[in-house]
Amino acid sequence: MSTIRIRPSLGVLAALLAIPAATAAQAPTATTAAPTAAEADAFVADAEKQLAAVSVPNNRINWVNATYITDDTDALAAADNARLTELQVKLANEAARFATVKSLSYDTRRKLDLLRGGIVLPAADRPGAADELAMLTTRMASGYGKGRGTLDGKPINGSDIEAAMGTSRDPAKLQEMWTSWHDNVGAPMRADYQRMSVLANEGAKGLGYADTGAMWRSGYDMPPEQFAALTDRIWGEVKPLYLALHTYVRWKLNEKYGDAVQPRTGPIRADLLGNMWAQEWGNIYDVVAPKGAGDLGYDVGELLKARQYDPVRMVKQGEAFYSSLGFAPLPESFWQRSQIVKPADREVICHASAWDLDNADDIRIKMCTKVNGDDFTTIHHELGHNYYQRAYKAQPFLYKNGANDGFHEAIGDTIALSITPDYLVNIGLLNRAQVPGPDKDIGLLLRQAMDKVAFLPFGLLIDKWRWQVFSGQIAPGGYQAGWDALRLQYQGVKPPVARDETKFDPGAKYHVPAGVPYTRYFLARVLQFQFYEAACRQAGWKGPLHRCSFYDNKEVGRRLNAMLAMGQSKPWPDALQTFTGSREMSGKALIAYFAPLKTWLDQQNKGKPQGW
Ligand code: X8Z
Ligand code: ZN
Repeated sequence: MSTIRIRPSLGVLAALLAIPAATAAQAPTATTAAPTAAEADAFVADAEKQLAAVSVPNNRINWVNATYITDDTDALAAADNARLTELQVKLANEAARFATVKSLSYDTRRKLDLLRGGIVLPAADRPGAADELAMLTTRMASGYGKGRGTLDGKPINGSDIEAAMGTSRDPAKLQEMWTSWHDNVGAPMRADYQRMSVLANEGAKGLGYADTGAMWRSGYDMPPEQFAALTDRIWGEVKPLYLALHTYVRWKLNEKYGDAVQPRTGPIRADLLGNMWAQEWGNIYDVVAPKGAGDLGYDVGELLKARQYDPVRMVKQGEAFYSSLGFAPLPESFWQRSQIVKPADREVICHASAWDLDNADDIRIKMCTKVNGDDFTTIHHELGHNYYQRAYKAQPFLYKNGANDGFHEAIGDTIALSITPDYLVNIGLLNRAQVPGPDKDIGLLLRQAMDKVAFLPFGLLIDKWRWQVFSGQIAPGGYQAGWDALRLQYQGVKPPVARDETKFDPGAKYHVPAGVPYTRYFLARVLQFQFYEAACRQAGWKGPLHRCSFYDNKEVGRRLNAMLAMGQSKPWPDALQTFTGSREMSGKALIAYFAPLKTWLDQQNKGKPQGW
């Protein structure tokens, strides 16, 4: 089973401790005597055995489907995912039978809870439900993979259009790419998404949850309402920094494009930010760079090109970082079986992912790598998943997962924060003389903030939208309006052209058709700064935080591995404490990292309109 749930039905492992009150009432009435703790132990052991056995062929089927999309591989994947979902639902229902058993061991209790809460898109326990759900999710995910936009009227695939959104500065071309992608990829999924939500909700209710969103929010070792409040609290911590960045960037875009393209007030036009979804803005750093202090003198993508890096060498360079921390090299099979570049002759899902095919050593990445800075970062991100998977391979099946899903997303990003100018010198990408001096600190921080800070409201709102869809607060007739409202409220961005309810812009973002929950990336955005701050402290770093690279530090590697090896065996605060000493997820480390930039932005923004 690939523990990062690439396919919705692979969701055995999500996580949860709190069983909703409704559960006990809905548990099947025992026809025999109440089960014993020993029976619960035996049930869990058998469930783990069954799931481990079916997960391996299921992973292989999904791998082949994602790397070779045809009607046949779609049909095979849908059928196998349906069988897996049926097994998961059956085990989840049986697990509920043991919920009231007294004196369960810690592990049996935890594993029963994981069995119950860990299905991402559950199907109802009735014939045909799992098949219909799997058919819909496969059709949406593959439809996304095969999607095309246009540029200059000609078709352009997903990975090419993503790269072109990063480099083009022509508002007409940006608008064409943005609109064609959203119209061609998103809109056709609308009906399937609606039906999928009905089916998944039916499944979630059958398992005792209010709806699918409540089930997702239950995977964090705390009651679902408390988790929603935690994400809002973290957003509150980082929001002033986001607002300051938004104010500054809007001003710069107005300077570059003029009032007709980007007015001085109101939301930012979403296609001007260097990314199809306006989720990370680093690609337009050149547009916002402050004079003098903003010229960093290098761009990672250009350095890679200048040194003739190819995608495989980029991955090797990523591996070398982990090796420097003391992690064993990737297995030979990784190099033989990964998809590192886009195959020329077939449809694939280009959106990057990391896989663990056999719950042990057959780890791989699937990317359509281009030689640019974004993909260099993404390589470190994906490898973080693979090293996590390998670190917890000795755990029992139900614990082979991140402490929570945000941890899984944060590890590789933590490593990538160490790609500092000094590190680039270390690996021969940058000459010592090119290292930007302290006068460039603001530029370096702004470059990072364009990716890291800009992402925060986006990371939150994707699931705000889905939570509201699952709860019925956003009705099918308001899918698009609800999406636009959240984009405006949280990000302060607006589409370049008017949208209506024939559109379905959420479907143009991979994780929505693929059924991958997104709050994990919001959590990861703050967690990675907590991990990075802790690693730099362990390394004895004394300078400005953003200049710290813990490359080659075996002690940091040893301590990181200790957290990773725990998998999901303990509540996430225990794992967090193991590495950072703290039990709280919070935005404080991120705020500390960017503190000098915040001061600078506040000076720049004096007298400028803020908000939208
Ligand atoms: O989907 C991803 C990874 C795969 S787990 C490439 N990310 C999010 C996205 O692309 O939207 C990483 C950052 C956010
Ligand atoms: Zn990831």
